[in-house]
Amino acid sequence: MSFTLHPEEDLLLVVDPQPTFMALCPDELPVPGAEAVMPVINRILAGPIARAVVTQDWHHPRHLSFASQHPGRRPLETVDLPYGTQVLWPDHGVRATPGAAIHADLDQAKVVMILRKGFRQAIDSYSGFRENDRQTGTGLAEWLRAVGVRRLFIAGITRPFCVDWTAEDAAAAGFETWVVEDACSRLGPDDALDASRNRLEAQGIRFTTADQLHGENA
Ligand code: VGL
Ligand code: ZN
Repeated sequence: MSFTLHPEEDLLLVVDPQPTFMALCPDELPVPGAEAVMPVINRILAGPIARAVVTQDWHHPRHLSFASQHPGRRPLETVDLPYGTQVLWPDHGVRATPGAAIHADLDQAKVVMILRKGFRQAIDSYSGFRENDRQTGTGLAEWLRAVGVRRLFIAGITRPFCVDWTAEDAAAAGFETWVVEDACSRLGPDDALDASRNRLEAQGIRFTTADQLHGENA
């Protein structure tokens, strides 16, 4: 299959294309293969899609999602916060640090908006639409509606966290939502990734590839 893309209604949402998630920043939150999605995303951006929005993890230096803020706790353990269970991460995405920048290789020509998220010290934000308390909005849905977007293609870093949570909220906000699977990095075991994909598909979210979005193999 392939897509007939509309310049106003279709938009690529690039989740967290930041060195903090790459081998470039080994002491932050390197995700296996994260750098490999950058050329795939750039290839999509060189194709028929007209516009893109980028989300940017932008944390307080003592963000509550950092294991360093919970004495005796280690990354990947969980803690109970007022809004629910939160996975603890190594320090990453610290606002205005080199690792939190938009990756220098990203072709930004079609990027019309950059949305910073996770900036409240006490609330994490995997999704570009809502913080992890599931209540605090980011304004992204309203912005996308204001500019006429109807269909979202989601790529970036990383499944099943920021990418999948963003996709779920995109669909809940009424956007036709596709995950560009080969343009997303993956963190964690396959069974968790598969379970998350099944949950998304049950909500009407579909999965596609960069080639299909690019119009090849049509
Ligand atoms: C992410 C964990 C913590 C992501 C961000 O971009 O998927 N994961 N912060
Ligand atoms: Zn983060």
